[in-house]
Amino acid sequence: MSDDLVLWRDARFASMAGVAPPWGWIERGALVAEGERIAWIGEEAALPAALASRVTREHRLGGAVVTPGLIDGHTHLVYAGERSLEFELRLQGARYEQIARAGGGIRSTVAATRAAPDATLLAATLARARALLREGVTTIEIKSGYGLALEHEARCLHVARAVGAALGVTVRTTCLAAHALPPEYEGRADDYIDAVCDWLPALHGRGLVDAVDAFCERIAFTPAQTRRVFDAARALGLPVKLHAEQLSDQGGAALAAGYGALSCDHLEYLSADGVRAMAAAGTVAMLLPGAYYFLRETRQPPVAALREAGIPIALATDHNPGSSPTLSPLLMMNMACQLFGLTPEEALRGFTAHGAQALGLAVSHGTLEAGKRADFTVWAVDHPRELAYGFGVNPCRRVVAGGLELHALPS
Ligand code: DI6
Ligand code: FE
Repeated sequence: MSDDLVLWRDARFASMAGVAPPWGWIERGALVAEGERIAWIGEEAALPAALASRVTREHRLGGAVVTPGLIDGHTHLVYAGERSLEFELRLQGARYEQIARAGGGIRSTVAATRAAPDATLLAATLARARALLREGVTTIEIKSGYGLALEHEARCLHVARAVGAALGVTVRTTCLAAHALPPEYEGRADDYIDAVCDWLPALHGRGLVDAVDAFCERIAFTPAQTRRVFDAARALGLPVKLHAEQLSDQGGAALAAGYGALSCDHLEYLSADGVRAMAAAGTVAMLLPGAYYFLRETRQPPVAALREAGIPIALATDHNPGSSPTLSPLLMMNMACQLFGLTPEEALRGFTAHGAQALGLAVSHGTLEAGKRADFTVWAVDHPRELAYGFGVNPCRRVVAGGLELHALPS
């Protein structure tokens, strides 16, 4: 069976392929999609006649800027309820860590999530995913971590998989059962970690897990407990990633790098040793400016050291109800520039090529090149740097995932 050959022409591509020219720029570009894949991309004048003659449909883009579909590589999209009360309490002087220790925070979302009917949980998650798609996202990493019991974690991962199937976008699921201690394990964190290590083979056996994550922090799990979760992941051949050095330096990044982690995420308190270990392991630095901003953190991740070490920097929304209730990758690009000093090109690379690398998807996603997935976004801007420049504006006009245009993305 031969697929439709669809020509997208009269476009200016920020393909993000390679490092030169900047942005992987193609000034008078065309892209031919064959089914889900890119068959060809380049200057329109160079389109091979043999390929042009096989084109079955074409779209003219009027000189619009086209980028790879955005990749939101760190989200906690599956949960019920919201935490605006906690936001208010923090503005009255309470601290995030105090609220967490007092049983608020993550635990309150766990209670709401466990109580929500399946349909409610799926509908809430789908609505959030659609909001991301409206800003040009075509790949989403979705973590569990608000179930914290075998069947509840399974349900959350199942909802994540269902979102990918319903919306026609790539979803990678991550088991974050080691996110917080559920109330029934109060005072027994090591027993809970034993349970998590038992659940992993079952969840993986049900096809629900692409990677394993943990929250290594004073208010969550210790490095020794994190190690046990990673050993269980390794025994199953599953890649790991880590919430590391968000609120304090626990040496989590070096620990995760020792397991060949795909990414270490947050990293405000990353040490020089952590940088060295990540560079040696090829681990991606996933920066999350939304959580930094929303928790009013003041310590910035060591961007200059990351650059110097040649560590790829990815960006994501970290969407979650407690520390980053945003659904705007474009706002995260602006914050990464303004708060962390990234360049606009680094910001877009963080949501495309490097986002793909952080998910282990670099061969198929993240840049516009022949052979990769035809995932791209059409923007009403004159230059791709405008994506990081504006804030609170959404110039996304069309989104194509796997060669198919996503229509009807109402909230
Ligand atoms: N780090 C975070 O910032 C979120 N989870 C994590 O491991 C917070 C999640 C929440 O407060 O609900
Ligand atoms: Fe997170």
